[in-house]
Amino acid sequence: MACGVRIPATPSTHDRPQRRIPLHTVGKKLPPEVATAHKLLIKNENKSSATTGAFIALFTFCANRVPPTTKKLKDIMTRFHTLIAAATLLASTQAHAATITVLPTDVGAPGFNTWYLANYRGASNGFSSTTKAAITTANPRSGNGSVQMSLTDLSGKADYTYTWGFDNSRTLGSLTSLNYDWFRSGTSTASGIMPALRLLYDADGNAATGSDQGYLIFEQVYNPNAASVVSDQWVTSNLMTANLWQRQFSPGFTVESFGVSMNDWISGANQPANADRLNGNTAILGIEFGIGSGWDGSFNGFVDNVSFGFNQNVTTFNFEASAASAVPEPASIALLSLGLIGFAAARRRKVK
Ligand SMILES: [Ca+2]
Ligand SMILES: [Ca+2]
Repeated sequence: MACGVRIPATPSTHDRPQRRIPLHTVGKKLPPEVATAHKLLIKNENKSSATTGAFIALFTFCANRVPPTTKKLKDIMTRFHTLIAAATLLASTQAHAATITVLPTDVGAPGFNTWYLANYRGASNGFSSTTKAAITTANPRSGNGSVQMSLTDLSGKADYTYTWGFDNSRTLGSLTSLNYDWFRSGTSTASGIMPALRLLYDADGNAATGSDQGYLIFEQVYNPNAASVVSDQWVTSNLMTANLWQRQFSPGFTVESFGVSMNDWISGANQPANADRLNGNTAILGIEFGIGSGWDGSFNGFVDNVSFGFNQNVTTFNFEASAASAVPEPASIALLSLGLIGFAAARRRKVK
């Protein structure tokens, strides 16, 4: 039995009657430290993690087989302690960091919670640039693929977009991490340029007012270390400590101030008079990365591991050409091992 619980073949006098105890009832009788772990496990129940769900299911399965005798309950809960602690650690960590593999077949039509190609300008739709924006194996990162983005003249443009709309838990004030990996090929002639990353915002967080929406845009060239737009190597940019500029949607207007930091946008400080004034309540509606919009010359580059976190809940998108060799996160392997050690410890105690 995976959960290490002994289920009597024939109920003893003490064990009768055999009936299932609701998990919340069991929780009330637990020792304080076990109850705390239990509460944490339940707290994480709403988080979207298959692993978390599996552990919760396992825990519930085991708990439902505990007979209602206090002594027996304590005995079994003692045996469970190691397992619960490991499961809780795994559940809480998994809930806070999810890596999602994005395959070419996952990039489809525009919609919420899916990646899609947007603002494409290339030879196939009337522009002179030969423009590419696709997951390829040309320069793999964290596995076998990345998003290749290229154009051959200033008419080209392409974005990869992921939107979720209004979500109360996704505001500028709750943004806790934002980073991505980018690569500029040395064959590029467009000067000082790399794929930009954009946050789609609604300034006041109110869906009823739509004229206060736009982008916050990160480009290395507008940051103090502009010289670090290096070629032929992967660079990870942390936008939480970066400058971002603003592009308003209605009417289309670029705020020509490039020294406003993420902290300024979040706190409401140091914002230009002609900007949409942002603060912690500003809704973040989606994320996007792309090339073009008047870039002089040609460009070839790559993007991977686009990652954002709200309230420490981190989602990272790893773009892969195929699922076959997707690389598991080292942290997940370590935690899985920890969980197995917990199982082993619980079983050893049972044998004694
Ligand atoms: Ca609004
Ligand atoms: Ca990848």
